[in-house]
Amino acid sequence: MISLSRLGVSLAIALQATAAVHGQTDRPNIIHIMADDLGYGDLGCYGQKVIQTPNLDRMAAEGLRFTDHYAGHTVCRPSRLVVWTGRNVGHTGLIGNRDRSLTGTEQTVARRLQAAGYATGGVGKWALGNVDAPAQVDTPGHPIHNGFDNWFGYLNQGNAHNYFPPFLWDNLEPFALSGNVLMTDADDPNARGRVSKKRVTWSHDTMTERAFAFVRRNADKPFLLHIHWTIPHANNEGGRVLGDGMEIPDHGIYADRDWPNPEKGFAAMITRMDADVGRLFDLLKELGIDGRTLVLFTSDNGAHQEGGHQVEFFDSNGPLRGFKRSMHEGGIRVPLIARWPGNIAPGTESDHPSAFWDYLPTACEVAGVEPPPGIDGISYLPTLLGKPKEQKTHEYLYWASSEGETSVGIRQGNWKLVQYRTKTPKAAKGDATSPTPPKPDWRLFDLTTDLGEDRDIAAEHPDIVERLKASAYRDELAGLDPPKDAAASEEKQIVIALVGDSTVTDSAGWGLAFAGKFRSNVRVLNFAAGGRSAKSWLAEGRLPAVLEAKPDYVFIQFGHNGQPGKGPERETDPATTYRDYLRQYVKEFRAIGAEPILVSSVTRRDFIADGTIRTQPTADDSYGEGVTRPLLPWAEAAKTVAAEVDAPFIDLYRASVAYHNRIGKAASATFSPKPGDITHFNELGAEAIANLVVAELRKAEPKLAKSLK
Ligand SMILES: [Ca+2]
Ligand SMILES: [Ca+2]
Repeated sequence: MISLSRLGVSLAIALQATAAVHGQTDRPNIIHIMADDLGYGDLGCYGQKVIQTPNLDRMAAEGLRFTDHYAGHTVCRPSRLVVWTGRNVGHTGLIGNRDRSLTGTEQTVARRLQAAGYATGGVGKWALGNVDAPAQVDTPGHPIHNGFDNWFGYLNQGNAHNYFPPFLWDNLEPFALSGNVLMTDADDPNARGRVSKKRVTWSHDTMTERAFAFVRRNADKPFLLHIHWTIPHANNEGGRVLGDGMEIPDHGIYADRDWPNPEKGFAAMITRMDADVGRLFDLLKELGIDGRTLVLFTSDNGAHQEGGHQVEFFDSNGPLRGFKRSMHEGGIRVPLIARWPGNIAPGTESDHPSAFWDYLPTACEVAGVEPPPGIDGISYLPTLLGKPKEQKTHEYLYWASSEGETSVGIRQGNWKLVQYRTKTPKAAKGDATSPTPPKPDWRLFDLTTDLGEDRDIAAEHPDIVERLKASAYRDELAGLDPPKDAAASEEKQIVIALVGDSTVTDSAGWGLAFAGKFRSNVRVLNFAAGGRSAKSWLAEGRLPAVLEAKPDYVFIQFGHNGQPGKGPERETDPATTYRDYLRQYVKEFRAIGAEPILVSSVTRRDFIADGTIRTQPTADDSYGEGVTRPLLPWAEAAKTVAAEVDAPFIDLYRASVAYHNRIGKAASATFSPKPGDITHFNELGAEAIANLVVAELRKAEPKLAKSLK
C-alpha cells in the first residue's frame, strides 16, 4: 500500500518531471522556416541532382524528413492563413490569393505562445494585412496585433515580389534599404511599383540578419521565430519588365553555367538560402541552444513556373504531377524537415500524411500550451519524437482552389481525389470560343502505385470516389460545388434569431458576419433594430415575428443605443430596467422552446488602455440632455439574468474591452465607419466582433458551437 506521504513524494517527482519538459526556462524554442514557392524536388535530400543544398541535406541527416507533408494551399496567402490559424482552407474559406486580413481576434500560433510567455518574432512575407503607406500600417491585420512582439519584412504580398524594395517594415516603422530605388510609371508602367531601377540591398539578407539578431536577443528565454523567406519566388513584374524574374545579387557557383539567367538565379537563390540555414545552426550552437531548439523547414506551396523558371529544368516537382496552382501533388506537397537534437532521431523519415494546419497544434504541444478550439490540425509531435504508434491521423486532408484547372484535392490514405473544373473560367463567363473540357469530373489516383497521378482510376472505384466526396460535403468545406448533398441536408436545421440594437444589425453591427460563421444547417434571422432599447424594441411590436420564426436560439443584446427623444418609445433604460426586460424576453422565448443566449453589449466609444474594465461613465459617454449611459452595469444586468435563469451568457463587453486594449486605438479606428465610433462596424470590425462572439459561444454553448464552420 502506498502511504499518503509516499504518494505526495511521487506526485512531487511527477510535477518536477513535467516542469523539466515545460518549465519556464526549459521550454523549447521553435523556429519555423518557410521558403516561398520552393518545390518538392528542389532540395538534395528530396532528390534534387543539380542545385546544391548541403546544409538542408545535413539538417535532414541530423533530423527527420517528412515524405508526405502538404502546404495549406497551392498559393501564398491562403497557405499562410492556414499556418497561422491551424484550420484548413475548407474552414478559413480563403481558396485563392484574394485580399484577406487577420482581424486581431484569431487565435494564431503566435498569440497562443506569446500568451504563454514566449518571445515571438517573425521576418519575411506577412500577406494577411496588406498595406503600402505608413499611414495605413496600424491595422488589426498587422502581426503585432496577431501575437507577434516583432515582425520585420513585407506586409504587402505584392510588394514582396521585389527583392530590392526601398524599405521593409519593422513593426509599424518603415526601415529603409539603402540604395534601392523603385521604377516609376514613367520608367515602365508594367513595373507596378514592384521593380527597382537601382538595386543595391537584397531584402533576403537584411531579413536574415534580423532573424539572427532576434535569436541572439532571446537566447536566454523561450522563443518562437518564423523565418518566412520570400525566395525562390519570382518577381513576376520584374520578369515582364527585365526578362528575368529571379532577383539575386549574383549567381554564385552557377555564374559560369550554360543556363538561361532565370535558371541560374533560381538555383543561386536556393543555394544561398541553404547557406543561411547553415549559419543559423552555427548560431544556435554558438549560443548553446541547439539542443533545445526545434527547427522546421518547409515551403508555402509547390514548385513554381514563373519569372522565366521552368519546372522541368531542374525537375523542381520531382516525381509529382503539376506545380503551383494545381491540386495535384506537385502544387501542394512540400518538403518538411525537422531537427531537434536529442529529441528527434537523426536520419529518420516519416510518411505520416501531415499538413500546414498541423503546425499550430504541434507548436502548442511542444510549448506545453493548450491549442485553441475549432482547429483542424493534429499535432505531429509523436512522429517527431519517434513514436508513430501514438500518432493520431487525419480522416482526410483537404484543399480547394479558385485558380487553375483543378478546384479540389482530397487525400485519404493512399487515395487522392482531384476535381477538375467543369468549365474553363472563360467558358464559365459565357465565352463560346473557349474550349470546354469534355466532362466535369472527379479523378482518382492511388498514390502508392502512381505517385505521379498519371492513371485516373475513378471509374474502377466509384465507391471510393463517393466516400471521399461525402466526407468533404458532410463537413461543408469551402470550395465545393455544388455546395450541398443529401447527407448535409438531412442534418437537423437550426434557426437562430438575433434581437438587439444597431450593434447587432446586419448593416452596422456583427449580425451578418456572425451568420457567416455557421454551416448551412443553421439559418440566422436578424430581428435587431438600430436605436432601440429593450423596452422600445418590445413596445414597437417586434416580438411576434420572432416567435413566428420558431427559433431554436435567440441571441439578445441591447445596451448601446436608445437615445431619448429621437423617436417613438425610444429611451435609455437604466440597467435595472434593462434587467427586468431581459427577464421578460427570456420568458417569452422559453415559452416557445427557444433557448435565449444573453450577450452583454460591446464596449463603448472609449476604453481603458491599462486593460481594466470601466465601471463608471465619463462625460464622453453622455448622449446629451443630461443622460449618461451606464457602462458595465448594463453588461452586468445581462450576466445577472443569465445566472438567474440558467441561460448561456456571452461576455462580449469584457471580450471587446480586452480586444480593443490589445490592438490599440489606431488599429481599432480602422474598423469603424467614422472616427471615434467603436460600436458601429465596417466589414473588418464586424468580422472582428463576430469572431469574439464565436469564441465566447464555444465556451457558453458547446452544443450550438458544433454547427460553426
Ligand atoms: Ca508561395
Ligand atoms: Ca518532375
